[in-house]
Amino acid sequence: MRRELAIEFSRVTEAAALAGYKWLGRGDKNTADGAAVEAMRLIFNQIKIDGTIVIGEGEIDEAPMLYIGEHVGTGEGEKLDIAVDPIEGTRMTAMGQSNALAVLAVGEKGSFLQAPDMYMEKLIVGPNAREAINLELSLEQNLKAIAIALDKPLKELTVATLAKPRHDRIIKDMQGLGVRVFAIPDGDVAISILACVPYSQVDVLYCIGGAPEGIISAAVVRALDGNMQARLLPRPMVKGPTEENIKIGEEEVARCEASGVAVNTVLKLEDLVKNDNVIFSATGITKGDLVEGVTVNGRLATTETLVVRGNSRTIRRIRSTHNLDRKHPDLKNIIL
Ligand code: VTB
Repeated sequence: MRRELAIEFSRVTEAAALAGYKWLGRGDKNTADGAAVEAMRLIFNQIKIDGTIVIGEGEIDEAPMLYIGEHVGTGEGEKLDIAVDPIEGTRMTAMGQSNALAVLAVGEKGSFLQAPDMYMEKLIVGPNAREAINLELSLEQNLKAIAIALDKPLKELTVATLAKPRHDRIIKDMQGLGVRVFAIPDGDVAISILACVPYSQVDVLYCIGGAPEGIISAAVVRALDGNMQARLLPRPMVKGPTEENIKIGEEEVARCEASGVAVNTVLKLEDLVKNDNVIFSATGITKGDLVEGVTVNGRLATTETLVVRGNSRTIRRIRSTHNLDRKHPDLKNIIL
């Protein structure tokens, strides 16, 4: 992938974050998401790539823009597969909570596992504990192995997870082992990255979250030399076997079978993302532990973006000041 695409893709998440920010704290997550989707698509279509959305806003009949299979870019240049989450944390954006991001990951054709939008169990660690994870074993065995790899006692290990009722039991069990647990309301992509970088407090991510978010996380975990294992879980296994959940679960399994993806089976990092030639970009919408959120002063807005190139392992933080009056006219209608 041409290295200058890194800056191009950072412009895509910047635009999505500016569009999402317009709807910050307005209680309307769908409108916020729609604006970010439109902004992302607009900028993508200015870039000289022959891109295909492989993880996006849904199937063609569900999403008018950035649906799975949609072609983006000018059509010239490299054939690339693209995974997007225009707002990772629509609830956080609508409710003005921290850690909302606009994110994407780009790879060569065929790089990303074709996971449908269903639940995924995720276990992620940074480079020093790469060899210590194995989802075939219990969480307790994993945490003990990770603590040994990091050369610290369990009571100094910090695991991040999502504060969801489905994790109540596991959070108690981890605390019972002496582990420190950070449970955040939403947004596991940001905490997946924090588990892989040395300057953060987080050693491990363990949660059941979204599969699309899991694939995007896997791309950046590869680029940060961390490790991840995952398992796709049909809805009844996570939310209980109600009639509705069983029906959704059957559809999820059918989608997995259609794209040859294994369900309830341990997936390794190389199954999730095939190689290191990836670019990841995340721009903060609201202030978070990973990046700053959008701030606006008159007609000037600032954004902070984390861009990671897998091939070179370069991690960039780009702080941009945007003159909102000088934006592309189509974008001006969507952002502030
Ligand atoms: C997951 C997680 C995301 O939403 O998709 C979660 O991966 C949805 O969980 O990071 P529920 O179905 O329990 O609401 C996020 O937290 C935010 O998009």
